[in-house]
Amino acid sequence: MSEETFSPLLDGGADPEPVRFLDDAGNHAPSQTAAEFADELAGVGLEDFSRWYRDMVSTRAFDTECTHLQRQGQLALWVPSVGQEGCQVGLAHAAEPQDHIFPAYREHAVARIRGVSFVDLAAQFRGLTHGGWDVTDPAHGNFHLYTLVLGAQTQHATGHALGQVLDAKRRAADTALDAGEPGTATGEATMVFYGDGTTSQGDANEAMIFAASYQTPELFVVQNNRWAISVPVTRQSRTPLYRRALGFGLRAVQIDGNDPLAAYAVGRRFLRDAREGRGPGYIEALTYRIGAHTTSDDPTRYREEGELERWQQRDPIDRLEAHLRSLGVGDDFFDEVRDTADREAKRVRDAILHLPAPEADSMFAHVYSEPHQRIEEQREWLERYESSFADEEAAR
Ligand SMILES: Cc1ncc(C[n+]2csc(CCOP(=O)(O)OP(=O)(O)O)c2C)c(N)n1
Ligand SMILES: [Mg+2]
Repeated sequence: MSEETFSPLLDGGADPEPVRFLDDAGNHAPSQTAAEFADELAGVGLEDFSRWYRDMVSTRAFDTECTHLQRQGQLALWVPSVGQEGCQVGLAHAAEPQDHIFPAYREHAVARIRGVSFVDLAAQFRGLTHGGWDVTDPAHGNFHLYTLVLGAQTQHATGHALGQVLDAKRRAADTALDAGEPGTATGEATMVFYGDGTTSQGDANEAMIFAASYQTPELFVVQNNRWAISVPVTRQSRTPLYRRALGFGLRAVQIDGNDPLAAYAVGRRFLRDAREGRGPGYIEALTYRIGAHTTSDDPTRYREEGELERWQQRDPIDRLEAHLRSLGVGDDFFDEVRDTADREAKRVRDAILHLPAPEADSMFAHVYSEPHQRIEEQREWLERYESSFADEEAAR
């Protein structure tokens, strides 16, 4: 049932075509809906597209390496992003450095673009950190923690965005401190990523209510990759997801999520609107999870092969490559990008295997900012437990 079309219970009229600039084969063939966003691509050219292509290829090579590392017992788990790099790269480049990004757990390309190193990303899945990048920084590059509790990040993001409004008012010496009057220019925005399945969480819906009520400077991005582990999106919603957002009072657009140009253009518009006080937006990016949900999953148990093949033909990397070739880019560039990506991935492998294990004590260090009796008790218990093996160690 996975590919069935939606059948809205109420007829809300026909859905417009998703925004796209490239067709499935990578030809420049904008949809009618793209015209409204075409201006956003005015300053974007070959150099940008080449950078975006490199981001996608590097992320995929890293991703594939991490799947191998997990299979070899070197990572506890891996969450592949293969197939979803297009919307991630377009949206990450649409953001400005001062914007804040709240990811789910598959936004590896976004992390890279915000300056989080692949080694730090992999280290988290090796169990070497308790969350955070550079071991301790919870928001390197304003890229916040990976969040495995579905939808929690939507609340963090909306709360953060409310704070952005209040800060802007403080800066303007506006003592009313009443977040939510449309028109509060913050100069910075918040973007939050989540999946189609997560739209069913209460948290994600509550976040949209607050965003609409208080006109937060926020962009909700749903990567509709058609599956929530083994549950198809058609089970989650009887109407296309962007329509739900319209019902909350958000401006919402459906895009071809495997077209980085569409993601960039629409993302750029919504993020700028948010920064300038025109309230929150919502993007439903239609994409596909080519790989397994995680390395613990076997999608052949619930997906048909034909579906996978159809989406492989719309691979965002192949599409941008075709577009670059149409602009005159030749083999040398693509060979170099792939070589560099493979070398980068190998460097991650070498680095990750040699990272020191954290001190056991570190698990207590960041629970509370002040000393806490219960934490002290647990720390002491662990010390006693560990030292109970001292004799055994000495005897070896
Ligand atoms: C609150 C909560 N409920 C259930 C889970 C188990 N779980 C992890 S991922 C997932 C599916 C999420 O699907 P979707 O939102 O579409 O994101 P995707 O993994 O496809 O990117 C589920 C049910 C969880 N992590 N958190
Ligand atoms: Mg999904």
